[in-house]
Amino acid sequence: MSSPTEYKFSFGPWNISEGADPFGPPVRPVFPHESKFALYKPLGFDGVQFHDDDVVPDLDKLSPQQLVAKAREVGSMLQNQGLTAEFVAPRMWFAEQTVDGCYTSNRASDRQYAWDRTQRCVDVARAVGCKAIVFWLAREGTYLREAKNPKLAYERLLSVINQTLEYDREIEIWIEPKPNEPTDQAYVPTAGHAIALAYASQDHRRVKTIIESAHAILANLDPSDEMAFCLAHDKLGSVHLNDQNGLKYDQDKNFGAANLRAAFNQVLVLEENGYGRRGEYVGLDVKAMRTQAGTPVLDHLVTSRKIFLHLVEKVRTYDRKIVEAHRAARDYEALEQYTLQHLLGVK
Ligand code: 3MF
Ligand code: MG
Repeated sequence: MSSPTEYKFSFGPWNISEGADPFGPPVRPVFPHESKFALYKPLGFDGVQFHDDDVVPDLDKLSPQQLVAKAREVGSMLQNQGLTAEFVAPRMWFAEQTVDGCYTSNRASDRQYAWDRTQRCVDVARAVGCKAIVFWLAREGTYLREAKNPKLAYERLLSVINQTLEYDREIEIWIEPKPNEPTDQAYVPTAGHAIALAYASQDHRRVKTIIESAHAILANLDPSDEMAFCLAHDKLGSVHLNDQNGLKYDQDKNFGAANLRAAFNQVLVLEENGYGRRGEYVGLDVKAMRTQAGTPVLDHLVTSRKIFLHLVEKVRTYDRKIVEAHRAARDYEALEQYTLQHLLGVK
């Protein structure tokens, strides 16, 4: 038998936050961005997920050369701390040019900004030492259907994917689907949409996905199936594990906090399909509760990582012989009872 997977964990600096929400100001003192990196290792994390401007703040004001120099500095800082950059994502949802979308904006000048910024994001990724960029297509959608030509929007998305693949012959694009928020309806809501775009592209092997539990739940889908679909196509670049209490705003709760059984099924799918054995990270995208006092608040990261590892134990002790016997007999009531008792640790 091969040795068990040793999981490596990652998160993004935005997961240590001040707790602001659309209805109120920050509730915790600012914890300096540069000081966050020293927290990773002691918490049990090796991978850092970045937005382009997490690596190089105010990047729009710099020349491409200045930007690469700064990103290289950050790359050395990471190396010195024993950390790895997992991916860099263009954070395009704050710029004035992206109010109505980036690649799908109706304005040519906005689309040009988005393409320039995408190239800079690839440059930053390469300079900081990673080969993946993430497209969370925040504003690629509409608030009203009549606002954009949807077929053209899909064509524009595919063009940018192809242009990016051509711009850098090694870069991978991981699409992070999400059905809504901030827009009313997003153009790439599910793994199926992302993977269709991948296969339609010039080099589908370099177009993958990152599946976030909460985003799948917001699409009223089971996150473990979304992950399995990507794994079946060898296209699960990463995951954003968290949880979501039904069809509400995007909550980014602790992994397993709303639905432990659904969390178990995500770990089951990942473990059974060898996720992590080729260096993939177990990525978290969790937010500390707004009501939590103190700074920096890190317990949500610690808890989510621990729950993942507890669930790995549950997966490894889940008796496949029992499962197979119940499947063969089509005795799903017995399978349900066994699964629930196993999760509860009772007989
Ligand atoms: C939004 C998200 C984003 C992405 C991040 C990296 C702010 O719902 O999940 O987090 O994960 O931009 O792609
Ligand atoms: Mg996410």
